[in-house]
Amino acid sequence: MGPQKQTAIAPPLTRRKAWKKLQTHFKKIRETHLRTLFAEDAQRGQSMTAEGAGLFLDYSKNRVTPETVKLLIQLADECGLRPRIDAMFRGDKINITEKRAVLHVALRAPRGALILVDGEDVVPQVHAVLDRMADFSHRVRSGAWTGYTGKPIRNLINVGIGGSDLGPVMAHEALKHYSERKLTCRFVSNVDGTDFAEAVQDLDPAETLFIISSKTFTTLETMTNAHTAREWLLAGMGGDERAVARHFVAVSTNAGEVGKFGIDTANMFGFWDWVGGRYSMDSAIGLSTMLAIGEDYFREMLAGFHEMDEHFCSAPFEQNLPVLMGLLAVWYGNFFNASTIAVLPYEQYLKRFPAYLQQLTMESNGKSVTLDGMCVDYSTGAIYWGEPGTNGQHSFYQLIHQGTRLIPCDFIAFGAALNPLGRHHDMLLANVFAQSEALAFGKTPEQVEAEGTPDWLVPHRVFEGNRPSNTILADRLTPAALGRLVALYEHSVFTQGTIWGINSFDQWGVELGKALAQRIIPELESPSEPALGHDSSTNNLIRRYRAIKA
Ligand code: G6Q
Repeated sequence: MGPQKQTAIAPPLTRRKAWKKLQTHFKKIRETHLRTLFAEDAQRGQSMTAEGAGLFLDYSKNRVTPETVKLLIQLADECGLRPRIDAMFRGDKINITEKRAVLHVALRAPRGALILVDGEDVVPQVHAVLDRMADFSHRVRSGAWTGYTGKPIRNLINVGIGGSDLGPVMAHEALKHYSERKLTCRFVSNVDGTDFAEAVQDLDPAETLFIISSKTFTTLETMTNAHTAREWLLAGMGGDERAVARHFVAVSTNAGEVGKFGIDTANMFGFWDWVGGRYSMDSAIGLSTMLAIGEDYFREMLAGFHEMDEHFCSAPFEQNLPVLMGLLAVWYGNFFNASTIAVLPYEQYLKRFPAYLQQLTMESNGKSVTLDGMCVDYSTGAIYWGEPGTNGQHSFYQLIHQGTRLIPCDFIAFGAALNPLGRHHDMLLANVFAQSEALAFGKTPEQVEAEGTPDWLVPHRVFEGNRPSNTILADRLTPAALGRLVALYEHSVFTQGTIWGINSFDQWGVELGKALAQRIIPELESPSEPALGHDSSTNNLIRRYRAIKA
């Protein structure tokens, strides 16, 4: 077991030397236009780039100079980013509020690596689960695992929510190109019955396998949907309880609850308390992914994650993609007061990537208390959002181009198309390059006038520009590329959380919601009028709902 000491976090962020230097520096460059920065340095488009783990990052269209980058890295050093990275990879219990190690990086460590938690090497356990997942997915995909009536499994339904849903959903979309099309793969997460009803409405229970994915196996939504799934299956199987074992498997850390539900724990795929929900798509929570794309592609995805882990651990900060992206997010959030970051993948298969990132980034860094329990006096996690290009261009990009708010953008694009069709890919890539160019350089009044625009229309057609963006370019969306991309954002989140001195790995806000709903359920379901002790608004809403229901 590695040492368990916490990295010292004093002095507070805003009193650090580098922070103060950044404040002074910000005043100097806040008005500097990207046009000027590019005009002053002809090499900027080449020099302000970094490459690692197969991803190319162009950060030249950001409102930074080499001095900014130097000061941001100085800030990272003062905040102890290097020792924090080492502590995470070593298995120290850096999630101090839950007294847990944070070891999603162990999920993709190669066989033979050594990572200790409480004195025990966790890598063999990781690979044992992976091997069991592989064996199971071979059996399902080959038709050797059949449903209770002997029919092969054609439909998979992952039942889970939050971290037990968003990663699998995103990966299912992202890797569809590599998936077994004979298997229908669906996801049920919402406790709204519509989610379940629509997912199964055209399915034959005899050909359907449910994967109940829940770390705790107590989450209200997931357990409600799991019980509904059980009833649906039994209704289709003449009520024969023995069918459950052939049509339900579980992904969980809670063998006791899995057994109580009636799932044979031989068909349970485990993970560990050192894997956070939103960091779990590469654990057994990815079982639906492995079933869809098969063992080999799943392992390729893990290798991609691992490549980015290695890059994050070893690359100097000036060349370190997650560090640079994390520091840029801090720069915009804390100095330019930008409150959001748009993630704009120019790849249709990544259509759920922004939704996935919302949880990863906002649940991780939506915190206002430092590791030592002090309220922060600076902004923390930005709002992440986005849609795939080019659709967004015909919708919200207007606000990014000409609105009053500064919205840094991450553009993501791939050199090769997975579905090459005529000129489509050139057009797609022309759009992504054009957007970052237009955002950065805009269009001056002189340019607009020179186009013969009448005077009164000129102000409407001027683009101020100076809107920052990153462009991430990779060769092709492969399982490995997806792993690299997810790990890039995981480590960027970690970098940001480290600068802010917060715990990126707990989620007490989620826990509160889980507890509060449990209190209201009996009040909605009670046959007699319950005594309500909430605020007057909540009491009133509960009474109105009861009246409508009656
Ligand atoms: C993720 C969060 C949260 C969690 C869900 C589902 O980091 O902890 O989104 O994943 O609440 O929890 P279970 O997997 O325990 O059902």
